[in-house]
Amino acid sequence: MSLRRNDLLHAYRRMLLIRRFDERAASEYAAKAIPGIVHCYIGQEAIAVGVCSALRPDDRIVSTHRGHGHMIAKGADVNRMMAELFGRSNGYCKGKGGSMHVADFGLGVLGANGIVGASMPIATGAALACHLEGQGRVAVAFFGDGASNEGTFHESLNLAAIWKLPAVFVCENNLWAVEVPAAYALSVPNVAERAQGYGIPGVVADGNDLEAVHEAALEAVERARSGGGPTLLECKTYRHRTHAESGAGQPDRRPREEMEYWLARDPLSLMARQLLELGVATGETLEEMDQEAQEQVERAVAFARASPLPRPEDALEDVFAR
Ligand SMILES: Cc1ncc(C[n+]2csc(CCOP(=O)(O)OP(=O)(O)O)c2C)c(N)n1
Repeated sequence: MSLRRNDLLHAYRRMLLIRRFDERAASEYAAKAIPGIVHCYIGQEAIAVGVCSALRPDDRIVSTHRGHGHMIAKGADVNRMMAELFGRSNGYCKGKGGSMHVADFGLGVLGANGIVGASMPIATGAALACHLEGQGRVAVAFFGDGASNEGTFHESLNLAAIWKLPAVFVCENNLWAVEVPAAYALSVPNVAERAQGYGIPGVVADGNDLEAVHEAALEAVERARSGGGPTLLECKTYRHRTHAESGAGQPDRRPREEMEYWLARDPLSLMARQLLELGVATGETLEEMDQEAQEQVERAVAFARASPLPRPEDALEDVFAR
């Protein structure tokens, strides 16, 4: 076990914050306080936290359309995140980006991304930059099982492999891409097997087990940092909510037994049980941590609500061309 008592508590706090943040994002979306679209990360928290806890603060990550968890795991300010979701001027992108365009270069978060498969070429470029800068930094791409069927996945893995770039490709296999089952769309049972085609290590981890993800990520990050090249790390998991929040009450076509199986393996409950068993926390401490996370989210919503909407005359500020 490489995570010590305090690390475990810190990791659990982050997972709780992600869970409570996204629960609130969903309810504020339903109440029409959030425009655009929101994809909740609920159920996948152990992956973002397990991977980011294996990183240095100056390492870089590239996220997806389901990106709130990655941002929070890398240390983002939830006030500015919530304000961005609300489309307010104190948000990370002054309210012009919304849920899928939150970024904080200072934290090494090169951005969430609405283009499925886009995180991988961006992270490959970032890994090349890390290599050229010579500071021992690494770049991580998060992406889904659906994205692993995009051309960008194959191009990125190949380039990162031949140049031995300090990259880690983290596939969050939640078994579905919207309504398409991974079992149908993947040519192999595990995304990790595709690593063989590029001559790099491919690893499967239990994505709902914080420590399993962390251990696998540590090894991949160390390999990248020490010049050993990229790793493809596949984390098996499940999203608890529908693909995206939708006012239309989108039907969820996933089998009920499958859902029940995965809900019983909720990463937060698993971690809470482990903390209790290890004697790292009591029921009371867990309750207090949850309370703290809820208060933090409450403050974030208040911050977002108090933040002004962007001014129409600023619409063309902060754009590359006008
Ligand atoms: C290039 C591109 N194609 C299609 C879409 C529409 N789309 C948004 S999310 C999504 C499914 C992505 O599935 P996966 O990569 O497994 O991630 P998950 O949603 O399961 O987290 C699709 C097809 C898109 N945004 N970008």
